[in-house]
Amino acid sequence: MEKYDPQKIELKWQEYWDKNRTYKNYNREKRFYVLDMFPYPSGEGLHVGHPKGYIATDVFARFKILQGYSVLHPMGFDSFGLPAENYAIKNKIHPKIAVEKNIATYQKQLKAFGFTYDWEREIITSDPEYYKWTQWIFLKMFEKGLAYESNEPVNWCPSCKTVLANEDLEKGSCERCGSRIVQKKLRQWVLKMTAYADRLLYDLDNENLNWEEMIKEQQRNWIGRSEGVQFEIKIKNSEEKIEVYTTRLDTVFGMTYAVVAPEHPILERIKDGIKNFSEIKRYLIQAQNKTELERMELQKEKTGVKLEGITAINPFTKEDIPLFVADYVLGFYGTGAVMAVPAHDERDFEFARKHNLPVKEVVKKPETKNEKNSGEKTDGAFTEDGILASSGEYSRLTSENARGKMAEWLEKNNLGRKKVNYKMRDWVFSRQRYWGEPIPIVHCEKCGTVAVPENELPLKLPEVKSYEPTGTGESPLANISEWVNTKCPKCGGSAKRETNTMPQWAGSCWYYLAYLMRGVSNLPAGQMNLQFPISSYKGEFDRWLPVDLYIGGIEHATRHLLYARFWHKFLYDLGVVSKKEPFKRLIHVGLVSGEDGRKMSKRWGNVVNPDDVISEFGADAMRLFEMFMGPFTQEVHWSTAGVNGSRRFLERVWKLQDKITNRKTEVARKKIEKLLHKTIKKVTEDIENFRFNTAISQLMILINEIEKEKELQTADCELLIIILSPFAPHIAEEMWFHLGHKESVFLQKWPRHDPALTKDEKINLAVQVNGKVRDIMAVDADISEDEAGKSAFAREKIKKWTAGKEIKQVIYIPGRIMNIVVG
Ligand code: ANZ
Ligand code: ZN
Repeated sequence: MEKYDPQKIELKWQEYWDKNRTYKNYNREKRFYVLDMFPYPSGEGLHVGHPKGYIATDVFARFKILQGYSVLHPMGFDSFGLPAENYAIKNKIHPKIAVEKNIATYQKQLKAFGFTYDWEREIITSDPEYYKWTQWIFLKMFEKGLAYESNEPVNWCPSCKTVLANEDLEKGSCERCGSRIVQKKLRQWVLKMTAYADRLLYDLDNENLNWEEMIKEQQRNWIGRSEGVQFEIKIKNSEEKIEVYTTRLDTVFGMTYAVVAPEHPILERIKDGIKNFSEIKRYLIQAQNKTELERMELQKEKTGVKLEGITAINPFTKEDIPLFVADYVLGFYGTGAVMAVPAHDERDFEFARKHNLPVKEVVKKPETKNEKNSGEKTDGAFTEDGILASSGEYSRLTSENARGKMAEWLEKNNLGRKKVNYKMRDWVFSRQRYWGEPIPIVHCEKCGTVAVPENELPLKLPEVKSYEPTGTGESPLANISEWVNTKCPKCGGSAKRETNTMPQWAGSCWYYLAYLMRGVSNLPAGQMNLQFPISSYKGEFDRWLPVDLYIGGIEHATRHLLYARFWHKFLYDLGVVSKKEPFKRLIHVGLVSGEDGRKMSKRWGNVVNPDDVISEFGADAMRLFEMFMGPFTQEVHWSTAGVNGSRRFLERVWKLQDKITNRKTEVARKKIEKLLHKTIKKVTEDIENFRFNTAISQLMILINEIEKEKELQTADCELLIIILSPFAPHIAEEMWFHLGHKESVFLQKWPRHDPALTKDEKINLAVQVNGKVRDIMAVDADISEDEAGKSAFAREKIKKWTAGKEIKQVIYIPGRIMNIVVG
């Protein structure tokens, strides 16, 4: 046998699979949809960390193909948005050109791995044929009142010169460039994601989603469901009142002041009654620039100003309380106003200490209820539930009971009601940037905002020379007058186009559907063919959805997954898709960091390019190594020595071909056959559970044992090749054909293990000394005489009778008795 040379075989088989459409068996009865979070084509190309998830989905796809499924495993590019545009600006290449170039690089890199991707279904989100549908979905949302214009202050990144959604911020800074975010009042398009909040939450637990709990939890936290009560607090000597939202109505007797957010409309309404209004005004201006996240930070000093001349009334105690404006209360959460209970809320406690406000304790820890109530509490807030005190008729009730009774009282008196609130906000959906989907809306003085008619989609992004962000709060599109000026689709009068574009995350909200749409074809391969009405794709959607397995980075645990689920549910409501959730099983990829343990980055000079690794060690070695590095979801460090190890392992597999025989040499066969079936069992279970590393370890054990034998049965070799093939498809295919087969190993059946062969059979072996049974040992059924003897002599009960004596004879009846004769 000649030497193993991946250079010689890998490209050959990639071409063969392509030509023979080996993986495109879309008409089998059982189907399986494997999806990777598609990359945005950055200028740097792939580094060795990126393919880890792609290799895993490829292993899984091949495993499922071998199990007889029709497997859909598509790939595409998320090419609109900030990263692509920022790259283009930095390198002074038009984003369109940059994207084309980068996609070509990515494709070349990806193809070298020999993945099962169906490139005929490739999609590119910046392709007009694609974004036509992104625009279409937006128009449908507009039609249903779910896309609306808003003038609320929004997050503005001064360096990226665009508005960002809350989801785009990291600790109050721009997630892309790290700049401090400022608040800016700008007209924006917003998607009413909150209308789906309850379903986004409920379906996490009720649609059989096989997701990592950690990711579900992140979704829950982002949605942030809160059950409380909303009730009114009257302003003394006036018709005015404020509504407050609380989750701790049981603490209402401890309310010593109330607070409104700086944005609260009541400030404007009662300003004549506020004696220190100019001071308040100054405070409002100061508060304007803080982001919501900054305001929410617990550690931040709690600022605020008392509204002099204004008094509020606690509806339960009828006591007078002062009213404050403070920015630790958020304008857009709940009602934008709170009842403040310093004794039982940290933020209120801190604020009260600073402003010398009374702290009135009304909930006690159950054990301390007999202690004398001093009425003052100074060592911090007690925030747990407990037993009520100093709360009138509610005293001595548990917090929970009190909440129920108090809410009833509010309802009865028509002062308040139970209310569910969500932290999640509507999705600020417009960006003041060039490289995105144009929002298909026209502004007409007479008709207002008017939808671009469906049959005019796609509304193409105009070709421009200058695409740098303007910084004025308007997109560069605003400068292209021939594009901006248009006719109103309704009245025919002159009108202006919307110049904002959609955010980077729009295209990825529905791309898993586009791959299915690409399967409905009457166009030559390689051309987008999404030109039919949406209903013509229903059959494909019904057949393939939900996505069975979805793999990608943990950074998408909130944003992308929330947005995509939201759009999917909207499309479900439209009747476009029939399943409530898009992704059935979700697993995140653990990061691959550099050999030095730091994040792979140009800055550290620790980036490894997969092209180099593949040309030195081969794609199979690289694939095998990335799956062997460690548990899939954990972070691992790259190791070139490790790839070399995988390469050597494949060389050893290759050499086994010299041992192949058709002769039956029973004893050797039996031993290997058993281990082989154990391996089949373990590899099957491990792939299913994403334990690729231990599957590979087991394959290594098997190879070690086969190496010790003189011969390898053809039938055993075939099984070995099949179970190795998902990890190292090229070498597997080559060895398969060496055995004389004429069609791909990926058209074979994944083997089932023989349970009889994998059972570790144990038997009870009686050990006699001079004919008397002295011990019973549980041993493997096929234990050899040597091993049985060794174990017998090592046992305490036997040592007792044999120690210091001459061993005259050992008689062994396999599987039954060992008799030791001593003198
Ligand atoms: C009185 C109270 C007493 C509260 C107490 C807590 C403990 P979640 O779970 O986050 O919904 N709150 C309500 N609206 C707010 C706003 N716009 N900005 C800032 N804080 C706001 O928490 C709800 C609690 O957060 C509410 O319950 C309110 O404070 C505060 F011992 O009311 B609580
Ligand atoms: Zn930025």
